This record gives sequence, structure tokens and C-alpha cells, in this order.
Amino acid sequence: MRVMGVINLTPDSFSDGGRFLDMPAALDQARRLISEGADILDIGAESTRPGAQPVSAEAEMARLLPLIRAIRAESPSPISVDTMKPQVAQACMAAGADMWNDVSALRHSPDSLEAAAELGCEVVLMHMQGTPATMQQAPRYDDVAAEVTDFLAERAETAIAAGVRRERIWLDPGLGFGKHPVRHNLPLLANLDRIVGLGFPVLLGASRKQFVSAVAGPADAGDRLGGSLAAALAGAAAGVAAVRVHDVAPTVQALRVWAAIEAARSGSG
Ligand code: HH2
Repeated sequence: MRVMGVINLTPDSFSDGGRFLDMPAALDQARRLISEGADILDIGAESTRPGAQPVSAEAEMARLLPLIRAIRAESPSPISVDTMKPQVAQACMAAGADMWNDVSALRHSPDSLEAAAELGCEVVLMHMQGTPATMQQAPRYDDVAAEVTDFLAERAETAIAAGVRRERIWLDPGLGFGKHPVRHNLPLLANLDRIVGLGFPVLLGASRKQFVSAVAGPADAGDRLGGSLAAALAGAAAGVAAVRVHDVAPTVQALRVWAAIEAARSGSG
């Protein structure tokens, strides 16, 4: 199980907005996440929170490229870029990034599929109902686990048909993206094995999300660590390949203990 550490270069992210806007602070955070055991860094410059202001490709690149170059100059750690724009992904991969994390599952631009195929990098296809501006207004599903699983299977096949290599594809249920915190996120967490069963590595982003407060009582985004760890362990039990988290050190610790218990279980069986 891998741990992806989040760095948001945004003024308005729900979880850590504004904290890492300047380069030295962002580079320090990257170093810290690596030292805490992050296997991958996920860097984003456009918040996807409901109603967030869109950011131009130029502004995204102005925030992302210096940080990618600075990390690359001192560390071989894999870098993922959280962007929906193919031109931003292209510039970031040229600057040394390794992975394209696309919350639109290559649907945002008509050029996205071709760009992903040409780049040849790893690509995360995430489920989202609607767009960030409107997605939380009235999310609707008949069977959320089945619909998300079918969507991800379809997007993977579409990407492969467009030339993206199968072994480069990751899938992500997109917790919180057009989902009611309880009615939709919880069944997805309970049925992750279905998405894992599609045969692609699965990324799970539960960290600090609102369902934690909906289930366990009001808490600011920064005070949702316990619930975020519970969700990460549910992901581990279901066989996800990586968790996307803000709190790397506690997540690494929780996953190591969980893995040790699992190893003892198989050792004693
Ligand atoms: N969640 C967020 C952003 N990007 N990418 C993937 N693949 N999966 C996720 O669950 C996911 C994601 C939202 O979290 P955060 O980056 O902290 O907030 P914001 O979008 O406000 O920047």
C-alpha cells in the first residue's frame, strides 16, 4: 500500500488552502511529506471544492512548475499533478512529474485522452458526478457503488482505446465529488472491492473529507484525522493500491500496524 501526500498550491482548498502558496513553504512541505514516508507527492494548483474559482492554465503552471523543478532537483520521489487541463499535465511531465491525477477522468478537454496517450505517464481516472461548481447541489444515484464502478470501467476502456497503456491506469471512486457525504460515500467505502476487482490499481482520497464530520460529529477539516485513518484502513482491507492523504506520518503508522496484524494473521493460519 502506497501513501500519496497532498500539497495544495491553492488559496482556497478546503483542507489546507493558502498554507503552501509560496514556494519555500511548499518545498518545505514536500520535504516533510517525503521524510514522513510519502511514496508519491500529489501537487495541485486548482481547488476542486464545491464552488471554487476556476484557475487559468497559465496560473496553474506558474504555481506548479517551479515546485516540480525544485523537488526534482533534490529527490527522485514520484510526483503526481492534480489537474484537469492537458496542457498543464504536458508542461508538468516535461518539468519532471510522473503521474497525471485527473479528477475529470480525461473528460474535461477534448484533447485529454490523446494527451494522456502521448505522455505515456501514469494517469488517475477519478469518478465525479457533475462539475466542481455544481456537484454537491443534488447528487443522485440509484446504486452508487454499481454506477461508479461501471463509470470507471468505461473510462478505463475508453482511455485504452485512445492509446493509454493499460498498466498506466489508476482508478479512484472520487469520494466527495458529486456524492452525499453519508448516503453515497459510505456505500462506496463499503464496496471498494468491486472497483479493486476491475484489475487496476485503485487510489482512495478520503483524507479530511466532510463525511468524517457527518458520521462522527462536527470537526474542522484539520481535526478529521481519526476518521481519515479509519477510511484509509478500510481501503487497505479492500486492497486499494494507494491512499491520498494530508497527514502522512499518522497514516504511514496506521497502515504499518494494520499490515503487521495482517501478516500475523496469515502467519498463524
Ligand atoms: N480529492 C481532492 C482533490 N483531488 N484527486 C483524487 N484522485 N482523488 C481525490 O479524492 C481527490 C483528488 C480534494 O481534496 P483537496 O485536494 O484536499 O482539496 P481541494 O480540491 O479543495 O484542493
